[in-house]
Amino acid sequence: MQAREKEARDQGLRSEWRAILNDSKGIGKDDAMSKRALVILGIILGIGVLFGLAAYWAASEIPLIAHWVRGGGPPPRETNIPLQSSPYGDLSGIPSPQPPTTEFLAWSPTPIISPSPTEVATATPTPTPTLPPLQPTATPTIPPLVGEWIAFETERHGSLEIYVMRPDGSNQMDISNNWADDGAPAWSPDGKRIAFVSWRDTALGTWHGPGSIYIMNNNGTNQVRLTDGAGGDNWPTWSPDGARIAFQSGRSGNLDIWVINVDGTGLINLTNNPAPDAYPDWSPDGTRIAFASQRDGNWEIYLMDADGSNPINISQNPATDIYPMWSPDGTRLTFQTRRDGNREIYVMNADGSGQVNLTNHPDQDWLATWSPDGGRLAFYSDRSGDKESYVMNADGSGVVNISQSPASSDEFPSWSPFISF
Ligand SMILES: [Ca+2]
Ligand SMILES: [Ca+2]
Ligand SMILES: [Ca+2]
Ligand SMILES: [Ca+2]
Repeated sequence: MQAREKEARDQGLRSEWRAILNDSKGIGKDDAMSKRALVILGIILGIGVLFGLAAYWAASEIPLIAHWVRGGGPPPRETNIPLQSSPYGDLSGIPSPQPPTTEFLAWSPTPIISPSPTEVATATPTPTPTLPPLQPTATPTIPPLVGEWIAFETERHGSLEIYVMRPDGSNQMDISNNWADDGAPAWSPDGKRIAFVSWRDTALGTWHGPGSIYIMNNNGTNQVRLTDGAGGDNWPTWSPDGARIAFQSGRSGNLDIWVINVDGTGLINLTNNPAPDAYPDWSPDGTRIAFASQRDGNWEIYLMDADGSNPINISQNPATDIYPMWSPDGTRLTFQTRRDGNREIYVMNADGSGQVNLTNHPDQDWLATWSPDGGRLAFYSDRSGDKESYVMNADGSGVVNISQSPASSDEFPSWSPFISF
């Protein structure tokens, strides 16, 4: 019975399936059957489209899905491309560039900024600068001096400098031209060189420290140190043959007169006296040296032989007498004395006789040097209110202010011999 029912049901289905097939082949004649078949076909096609879309999605996302499955987290982004993919090859072994350190910035504080292409394109061409004419450094600005000159010291540029000028005060020129104090100029016998004292080897460069003796050409070139300045060297004077220079120095423990060859050899203490000895001036004939000393209790003018022997007091006055200067013919000396209550220039014969006041002025008058012909004297005085260098006749008449620099002290005028080349 059950088998009969099942067969009957199967026969029903088979007949219905044949009807569907016949309908799909156009065999069926039943419209209801055709509509049902179309619906079934539509369902089958829709399912197929859905499967197709699912297959496409799965194919495109397989790497991402695999990454997630391996526990790698979110898939890598474009900016995290490994260095191996660099167009320059494998850069994995090259350290990454580091930002500039503070030290580097300190070493190069000004950043170098490259001009933008726009700036380069719009830059105005710079005209070629016109170079000043070359100044050959070997050529001195001042030519060698000839004729008669007066060297003096002045601080008009701050430090003391050696200046030169004509005896009428014209052509004033700085020839020492050095940051430190320079003073006490002394002409060589031929006038081609000048010895002087300089403090350029001291820390402060001022005359309060120990100075050294220097020699330079009379236009300021070739400045050469002669002494080491031990104890303070000052007040140089040349021997008439130009081979030696006498000067004062405290290197023995007190002021003495020393002599040295111009090549720096043969340093000798000429006075060797415990009292102060200073301000030497070599006689024109070379046989004697005048100087001042306190060995008799006050400053006096002395003469000694050029080897230091036979010192003799020729001023013989209880007041201060210093700064002896020989006349060119060696018969007289000027000196400064305070015997009349203020500083005055006196002249006397070489034996100390005939002491005469040349200045006779209530203001201060310092040392006096002689013109080559012995007819005039250069000296300095503060009678105009500041220290100026003056010229007067050898008898004290005809005083003329020649330095004419009210803002500075212009002192120690040293009259040259007549200079010829
Ligand atoms: Ca100077
Ligand atoms: Ca002494
Ligand atoms: Ca005296
Ligand atoms: Ca005076």
